[in-house]
Amino acid sequence: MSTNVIKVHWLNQSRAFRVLWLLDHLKLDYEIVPYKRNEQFRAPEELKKIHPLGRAPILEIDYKSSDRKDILAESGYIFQYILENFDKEGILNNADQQKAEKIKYYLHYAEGSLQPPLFIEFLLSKAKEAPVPFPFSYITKKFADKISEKYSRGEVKNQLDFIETEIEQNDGYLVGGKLSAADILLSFPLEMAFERQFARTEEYPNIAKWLETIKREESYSTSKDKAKANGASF
Ligand SMILES: N[C@@H](CCC(=O)N[C@@H](CS)C(=O)NCC(=O)O)C(=O)O
Repeated sequence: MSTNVIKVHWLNQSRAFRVLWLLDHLKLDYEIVPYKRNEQFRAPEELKKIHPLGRAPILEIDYKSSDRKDILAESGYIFQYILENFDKEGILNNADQQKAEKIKYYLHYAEGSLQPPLFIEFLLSKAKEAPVPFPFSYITKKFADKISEKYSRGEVKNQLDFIETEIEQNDGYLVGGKLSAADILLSFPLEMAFERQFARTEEYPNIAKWLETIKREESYSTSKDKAKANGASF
């Protein structure tokens, strides 16, 4: 049993849940340090004491055998670090070198390519709902629709079509027909895509089925319970 202390600086209603799921699946002990979003739905200032950018998740690893302490930010990097240092048996990796590289690719892809157009669509939908008086509301809506039409809606489709085909060609998962770190990391943007109605089950049946499948993992439920005990509501 490891004597290292792993702390997850976790923000409610955020992508930080994936790190809990990852650690639970690898049966690693960890502590959750919970933070609550403020009225502006931003992370509280205290998070900046852990890492200057103040974004969640942040992982803190205290190596008891030495005075080494690592503070890690960026979900993809956190995942890669955990795979390299704490998944020696390759439970969420793949023994095949090419497949392992593909997993690594997805760890960069999630935040680098998939998340940005989804986030732009989300911001535009919020702009359209903003309580702006007429005629500014009309102009705001037209402007948001134009950006969506010229860039983000098409880009979201491009990304989702890609993932749909990848899952179809990889026996229901992202890599090698089995659960890997890539599935856990991509769960958040893809679940949000359905929840925010940027994707529909009829258009993306493989992604919808994949989400159902991976959420049946025991580690999904155990990590959800831990998040709930720390104030999460799903
Ligand atoms: N690319 C970063 C993004 C981190 C990020 O933006 N996290 C959000 C939570 S979903 C956050 O902390 N938001 C709080 C804020 O913006 O104040 C990652 O993958 O970890």
